[in-house]
Amino acid sequence: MVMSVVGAAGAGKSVFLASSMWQCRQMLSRLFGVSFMDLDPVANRWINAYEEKLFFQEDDTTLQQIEKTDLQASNVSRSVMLDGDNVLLPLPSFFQLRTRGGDQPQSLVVYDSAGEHFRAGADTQASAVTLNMLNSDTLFFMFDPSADPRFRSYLDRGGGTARNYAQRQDILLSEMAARIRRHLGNRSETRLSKPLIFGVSKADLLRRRLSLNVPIYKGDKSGAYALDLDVLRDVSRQTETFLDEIAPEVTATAHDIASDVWFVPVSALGHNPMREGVRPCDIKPVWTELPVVFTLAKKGLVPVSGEW
Ligand SMILES: Nc1nc2c(ncn2[C@@H]2O[C@H](COP(=O)(O)OP(=O)(O)OP(=O)(O)O)[C@@H](O)[C@H]2O)c(=O)[nH]1
Ligand SMILES: [Mg+2]
Repeated sequence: MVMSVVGAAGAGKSVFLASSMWQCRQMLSRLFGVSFMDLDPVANRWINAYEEKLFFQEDDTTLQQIEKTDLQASNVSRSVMLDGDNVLLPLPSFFQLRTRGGDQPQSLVVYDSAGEHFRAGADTQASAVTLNMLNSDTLFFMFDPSADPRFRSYLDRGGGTARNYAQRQDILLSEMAARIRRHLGNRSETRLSKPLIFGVSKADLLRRRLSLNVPIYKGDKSGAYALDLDVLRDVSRQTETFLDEIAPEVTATAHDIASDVWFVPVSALGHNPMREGVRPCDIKPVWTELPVVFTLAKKGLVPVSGEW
């Protein structure tokens, strides 16, 4: 399984990956009996460093910041020769997942990238960086409501001061679809057959408009859990209706490129941090493990309640 997050600069991709992997370590085993561990701790150094910054600090009241992703930096990329060209490729992190009683382990490969590489017209080298999304079972686009000026009046920033600048995210989404189609040789009018998770990042800012505390995992008496598809579908509908009121071209683009779209709010931090960084003790992730749980559920490795 491959997970790569597509989204604008500063949409929260790196923070999300840190939060998601940390949550997977805590939750997959407890809820679904799926063990989740590093397959290659050396390759995983970059993601472990992200996680430790946010979740594993001796003094959890000191401000921490994950730097803006710079793919020229040697901790997240390597330069390789492809067809005689020097191409910069992102370093993967590898995890191993094993279901209880299952003898065939699965591996999860995670990539980070920088928002700039998804811009329309970015050079071919930049698009090579993003091609790992071709191999993902589920496409994951991250929409940042704070990067769309039309959402400004709906945002509840609490005491936090972090903010993003305005970016056209519908164009980014179309560019993602165009790159996938180009490389798979699909005709432009065909929709992508993989499910698209349309994540609304920093959903803590929309706490007043989106319900973030409904139970999406349903437990039974024996303590086993299943992903509740009926609840998830309700969450998706509610999220889509809200987005549709404000940015209809964004939801329309999502449906135009994929036939199976799930609108899911996620919050890596659970609150709006300060511009200078975030205090680990204030972090309360919301649903950041969900894209991994969703992909596992699609593969039949996590039980579901309700129909797909
Ligand atoms: N309110 C809120 N802000 C967040 C959340 N996650 C990230 N942020 C803010 O968004 C900023 C950017 O997050 P990054 O993860 O670095 O963004 P990115 O998408 O990796 O950006 P690039 O590497 O430039 O492409 C962070 O410094 C935080 O200020 C969240 O869950 N809630
Ligand atoms: Mg980043």
